[in-house]
Amino acid sequence: MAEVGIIMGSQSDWPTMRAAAEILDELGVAYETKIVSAHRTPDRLWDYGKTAVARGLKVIIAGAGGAAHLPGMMASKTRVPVIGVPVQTRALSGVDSLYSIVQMPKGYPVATMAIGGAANAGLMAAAILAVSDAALAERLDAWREALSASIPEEPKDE
Ligand code: RP5
Repeated sequence: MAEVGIIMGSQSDWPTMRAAAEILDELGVAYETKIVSAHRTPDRLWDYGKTAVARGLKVIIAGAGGAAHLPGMMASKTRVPVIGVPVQTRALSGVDSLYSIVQMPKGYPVATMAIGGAANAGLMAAAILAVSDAALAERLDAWREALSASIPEEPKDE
C-alpha cells in the first residue's frame, strides 16, 4: 500500500516530479503517482484529499507550476503532511510557482521545497516516515552516508 502520494498538476510536471519517485525507489518507499489539478480537475483534488487518511497515505508530495494552488488546496483538505514542489515555468522561471505555494495562511502549512526540488521532497517524505520506521531510518542513514562519501575532498581540473 502506498505511503506517499506524489501528485502533480499536469503531465508536464512529471519530468520534474519523477525525481521524487526515483528517491523513493532508491529508499524502498511505496508510493503512487497521480495527476491532480486544482483548476482542471477540482473534483479529483477534493476526492484525493478526502480519502487520503483512510487510504493510508502518510505524506503527500504535490508539485505544480505557475498559479500553483494544488499543494495548498490539498493541505486544506487533509491533515496528511503536504510537501510542495514549485515547478519551474518558462514565463517567470518558477518564482510564480514558489510564491503560490509558500505563502500559506496560518492553519494550513505546506512544507515548501526549492524550485524544482522534487528529489529533496522525496528525501523529506522519507525522513518523515523514518521517524516511525526503523528499517527505513537505516536505509536513509546509509543513503546520506553514501552521498557524503561521494564528495571529493579536493577539486580537480575537469
Ligand atoms: C499547472 O500549470 C501545472 O502544474 C503545470 O506546471 C502548469 C502547466 O500545465 P500544462 O499547461 O503544461 O498542462 O497547473
